[in-house]
Amino acid sequence: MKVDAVIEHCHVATMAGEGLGEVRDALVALSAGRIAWVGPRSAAPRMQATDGDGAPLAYDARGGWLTPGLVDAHTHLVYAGDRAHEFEMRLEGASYEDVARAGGGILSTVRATRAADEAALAAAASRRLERLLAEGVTTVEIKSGYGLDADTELRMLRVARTLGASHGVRVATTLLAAHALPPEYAGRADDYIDAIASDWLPRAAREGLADAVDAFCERIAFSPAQCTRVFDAAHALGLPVKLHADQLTDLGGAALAARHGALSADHLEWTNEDGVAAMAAAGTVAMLLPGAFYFLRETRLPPIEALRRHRVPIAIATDCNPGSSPLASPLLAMNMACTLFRLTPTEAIAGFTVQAARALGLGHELGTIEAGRRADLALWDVGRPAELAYAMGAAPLVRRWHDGR
Ligand code: DI6
Ligand code: FE
Repeated sequence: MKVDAVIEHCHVATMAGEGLGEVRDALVALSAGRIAWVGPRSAAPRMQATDGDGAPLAYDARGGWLTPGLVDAHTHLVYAGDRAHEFEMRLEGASYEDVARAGGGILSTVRATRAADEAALAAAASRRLERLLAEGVTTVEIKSGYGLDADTELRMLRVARTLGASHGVRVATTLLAAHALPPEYAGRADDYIDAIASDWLPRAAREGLADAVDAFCERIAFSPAQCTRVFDAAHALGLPVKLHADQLTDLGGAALAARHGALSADHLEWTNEDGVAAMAAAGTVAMLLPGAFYFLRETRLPPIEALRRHRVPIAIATDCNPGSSPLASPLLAMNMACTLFRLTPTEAIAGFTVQAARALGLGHELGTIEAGRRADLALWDVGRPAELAYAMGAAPLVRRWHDGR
């Protein structure tokens, strides 16, 4: 078999099928940016270098564990400024909603982001992205939503796209213009939704800047009817949708997302059983965000048991954002998913690989180690995969491959 490189002396968590899909004493062969072969070393065919008759480039993994590269499928990585002051306000008793109503919250990040040019936004986002890469991320979803005007929303998406090329990572972009109502549209939320649906969304689509469309369905943000209009406009342009659903209150967001065939419904603390059943029927992934749950000191847990019972795929992400989840650590998010939501370490690893890839509509390309998939891999210095979710601040990544490099 002709291949570019082989990784040997490793154990593999393929994440294909149920559980970890463990292969001990494995060999993984890479060719043209894809996985060419994976299995027990003892069963491997003879490997020859693609460019000759000799042996292919070999990488000695020294007994480490190989997993699919991590997929952080819900982030707000591109923004300017910080919100440490609001953290202090909340410690003095203000709630997240109090801060938002007082003109802080999302709108304070909007002011800083509008004032930042592409270079400044890219520099700020790079620092956060480097933290993700240091923990094995090979694909990251990045949302707009701190511009709330056409120019800044599109600028955020453009910056997100450039980060992919500059950092050797796959970037999936999401237009989240329906994140908050900007001051210039105060009292005119429906006009704002009109602008998004009739103008901004088509522009983003025309310029190839948005891989998906998201909205924040919440009393402090947009109503189910308004989110529906955004979804209809997205579908008219052939763009998939997802939703910030039932994070702070139950507005039936999960069921709304499912009705529109959403890739994922995200947060879900207040989702009821009907919403879970609707997601199961629609194939909508449950995207849990333990960093926001932790940072906002929420107490209402997402309906984990119902999600399991209805066999809804569960993904996890950092939700990296300045207001509710200033978290740039996928491994800590896994740990929080286990400690706070009682996921198993295997569910947490699946949540950051195979299920996260599905949440981006990329399950056929990413998220498992199988022949034919993209060679996006992470090698860890751990004795068993559960250590990834167990330890906090451990820095176990040895090396990552993105498209086989
Ligand atoms: N839900 C969240 O948790 C973030 N956005 C959203 O829709 C919060 C974003 C922020 O506070 O800046
Ligand atoms: Fe979010």
